[in-house]
Amino acid sequence: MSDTGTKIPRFAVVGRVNKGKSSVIASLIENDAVKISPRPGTTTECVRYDVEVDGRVLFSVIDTPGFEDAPRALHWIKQREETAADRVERVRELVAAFEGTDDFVQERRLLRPILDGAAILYVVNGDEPYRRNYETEMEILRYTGQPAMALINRSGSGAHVDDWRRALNQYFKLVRFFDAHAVAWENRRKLLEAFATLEPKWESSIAQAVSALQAQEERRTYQVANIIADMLVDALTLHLSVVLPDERALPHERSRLERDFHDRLRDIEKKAHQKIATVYLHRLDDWSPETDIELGPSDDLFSKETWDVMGLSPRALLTLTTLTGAAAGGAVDAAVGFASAFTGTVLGGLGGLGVGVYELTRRFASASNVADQAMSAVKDPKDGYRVRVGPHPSLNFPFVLLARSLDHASRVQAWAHAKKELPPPGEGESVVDRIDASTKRRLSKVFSTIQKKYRDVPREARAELRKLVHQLADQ
Ligand SMILES: Nc1nc2c(ncn2[C@@H]2O[C@H](COP(=O)(O)OP(=O)(O)OP(=O)(O)O)[C@@H](O)[C@H]2O)c(=O)[nH]1
Ligand SMILES: [Mg+2]
Repeated sequence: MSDTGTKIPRFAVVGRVNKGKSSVIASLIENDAVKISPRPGTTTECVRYDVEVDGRVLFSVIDTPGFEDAPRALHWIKQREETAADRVERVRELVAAFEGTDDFVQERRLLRPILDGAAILYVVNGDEPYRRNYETEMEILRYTGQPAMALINRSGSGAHVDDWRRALNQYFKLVRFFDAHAVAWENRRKLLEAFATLEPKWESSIAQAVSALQAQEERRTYQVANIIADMLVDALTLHLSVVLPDERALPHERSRLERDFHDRLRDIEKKAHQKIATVYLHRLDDWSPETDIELGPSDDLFSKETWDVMGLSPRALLTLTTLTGAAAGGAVDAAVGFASAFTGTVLGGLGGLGVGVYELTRRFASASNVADQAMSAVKDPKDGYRVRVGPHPSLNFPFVLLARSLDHASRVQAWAHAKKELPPPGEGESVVDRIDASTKRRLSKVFSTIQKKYRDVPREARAELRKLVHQLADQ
């Protein structure tokens, strides 16, 4: 009879030093605090991690130090063994006999939780060849009589995986792949479901854990969509203004104001991206210089590369403005000139296309004297010059923001906790290209409403935007 102790399932993650035991735990339970390093012997004490959802512990995993001298430990046990029936007792004896000595320190630490009822998750590195000397530690684990599963970590290269599988099958009831650096929710769910088959007594607890985590995963998608929708409203309504004593100050203030405006937009985006990472229990705000990846041009919100890749094509923009009647955002106050130039355009006429597309794809907003603008009647009471920059005039701008945040969200979702860096941006087709035409139309309509009514965004526009972003996030 195996002793699996309490009703809350417990799993001891064991294996040789430096094979990825702690990494498997970090990714499985989404915990960045687990100590991982290329240096062998990083984990020296057992650490128990309780996985909780809504304040209830669903199961625990125990990180352990790696086997150090399994051959000698096995030899000690075998010398004293009479039949297979008393092997567990001999393992217990080993743990007790060397208490307080410097012998078998790691082995005693890692065996204790197993003897106390934890099931075994044996982690190997599938990148390395299988060697006979792993058999001593697998033998000791078998002697404990506890339910056990083997996990082949780093199976990516595939070179030695078949050997490992054949060998592990001899010792373990279940053998699974689990790449600590490349796991997403699906892999975690499958592993948890496999746990349930290890010990019948734990079946219902594990089933509850899986459904609680599934519900949590769905809640996360919902939260992410709200973060993105709120970010879009904040970015589309942002505007800065200053009052200048006289006209001559304008050229000097202009570039500062414009820079400030674009930096604030970058900041709105960055904060939203950090928030998205937090939803998945990742942190983006405390990167140390050595973990920080070098920023390329495509990382900046306003780089040409970003807009080329993430934004709508000129033709798509033109079609959208025509179909929705959405005026380009520059439109907000100063669109009159542009709008009439645009209306006068014969569709497809190159001249018109040029003018229209320039406004719709303009990456930078410019500061202007409000009193100069055709649609604004605001004169500063003190008779100074009121200069304003924003809201951002381009219809392409919200699409770029949306595409970047959806891309970011899927990267965060695929980001295994054992890994330090966020996976690189997706290659190929932009998210925007995958949005169907009718959704694009509805989006451009709502974007344009928000840009126009930036002082007081109608509640319906916010609701519509959330709804659309939810649909996109669900896909
Ligand atoms: N590329 C890659 N590296 C991994 C993977 N899993 C672990 N590593 C690396 O392997 C090294 C050891 O990982 P740990 O998780 O600390 O291994 P451990 O078995 O807990 O090690 P000890 O605590 O020292 O026994 C670290 O540098 C990890 O980043 C993986 O799936 N892919
Ligand atoms: Mg470790």
